[in-house]
Amino acid sequence: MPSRRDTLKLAGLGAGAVALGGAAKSGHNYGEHAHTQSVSHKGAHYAPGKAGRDYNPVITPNGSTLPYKIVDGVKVFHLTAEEVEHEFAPGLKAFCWGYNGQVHGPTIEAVEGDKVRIYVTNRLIAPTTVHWHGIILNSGMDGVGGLNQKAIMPGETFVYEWTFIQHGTFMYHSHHDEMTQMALGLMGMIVVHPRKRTEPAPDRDFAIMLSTWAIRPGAKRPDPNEMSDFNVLTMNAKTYPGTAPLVARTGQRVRIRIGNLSAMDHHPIHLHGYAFEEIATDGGTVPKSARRPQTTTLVPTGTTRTVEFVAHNPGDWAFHCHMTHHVMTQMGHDIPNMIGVDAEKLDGQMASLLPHYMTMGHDGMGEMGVHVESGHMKVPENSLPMVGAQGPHDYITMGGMFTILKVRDGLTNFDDPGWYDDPKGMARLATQAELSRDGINVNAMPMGSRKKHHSGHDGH
Ligand SMILES: [Cu+2]
Repeated sequence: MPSRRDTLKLAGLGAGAVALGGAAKSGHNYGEHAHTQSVSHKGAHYAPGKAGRDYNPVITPNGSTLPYKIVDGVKVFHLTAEEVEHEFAPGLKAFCWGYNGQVHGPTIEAVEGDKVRIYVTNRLIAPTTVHWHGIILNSGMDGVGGLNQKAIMPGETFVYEWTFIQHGTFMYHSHHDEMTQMALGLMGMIVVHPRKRTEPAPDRDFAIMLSTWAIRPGAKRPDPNEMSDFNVLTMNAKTYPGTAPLVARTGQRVRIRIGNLSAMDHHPIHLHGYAFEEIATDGGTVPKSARRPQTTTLVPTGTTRTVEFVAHNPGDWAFHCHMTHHVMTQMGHDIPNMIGVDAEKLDGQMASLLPHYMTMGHDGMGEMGVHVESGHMKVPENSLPMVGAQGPHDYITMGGMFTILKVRDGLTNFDDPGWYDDPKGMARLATQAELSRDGINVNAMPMGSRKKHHSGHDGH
């Protein structure tokens, strides 16, 4: 965080009214920006921040960073809100609303002290606005339709201007007919790097937006009227196996900035293999004395949480929402409970009437993706089975808000390195010698279920 002197410089030098009384009295050495009541928009106070010199660029998996140009010391960006046909994962596409041809919009990246001008062109069929979530700026730039500005009508271009007087992880989204426009995807991340570092810069810096969608199997458009049964759960608008892995080299400092703009859901995001610290929220940096080690961080809707750790533990590590219904997709919803039902007889009888009939779920839902991929089971066109993808050892029975942190020794490029082959070995079938050595009574376990499960999948 900047010192109070820096904050004064950021907020006050140049021209413009600045009230710092609150900061002077607060006694904190962090978060002063929250007390600056007014922001100067006249003249950039610093040279525009430059990638490489002032920051390591943030990575938006499955997304991109919004390009800018510099005009008279001001960073100029252009967002165009428009309809986009978006692929959530192979097999599921829908007509969504995004920015600059992508869903979600590109990440806006800047440095504390940067003066920015952001043009917003509306190519939708409806009026819109953009709100800059968490950014401390003048009220007139806040983007709430009707409250702070007129709506941007279809065909119009508005301009927003401010100077970043803070650093951290923020978001932008439509603030006009939010229920419809956010449900269709009009959102993105904002990352502002500090002008002066007081903590080590991350080597790998990822930004991930969480969101939820209601897309009925076979439908071509998300349903904005849904209130509770969201069936496509995404990280950067992708659902596993559409999500790109997060790749790091062993020993690197990894930062993950997680934003959540889901309509109705909070997401406890969990990382395997590590404990991390929550170092910041969209309200600012968490003081070191208040950070605690965690493996799951709850990201309520309307907030960002930034976590950091050193990647000392090579491997393939799941990174996912811990709500079990958030790690599956469309077809996992509204399915009758068939656990323990012997459906073989029923399937035999139904086969004469419906050749592709298959009762699902008598030993759980994990089998569904396998059946679909092997061609045993048909799903409606343009829909996803409830679960994941083929992994290196078996089927990965997770979908939705799920991706994989891949940490490897000695990486020089950060393309997907493939699957991890653990040199320390992996969990495997126990031998008879081991069972008797340790006195394990296998008769206490349900026998034959694995054999039966496998015979059902022979021949694919
Ligand atoms: Cu969740």
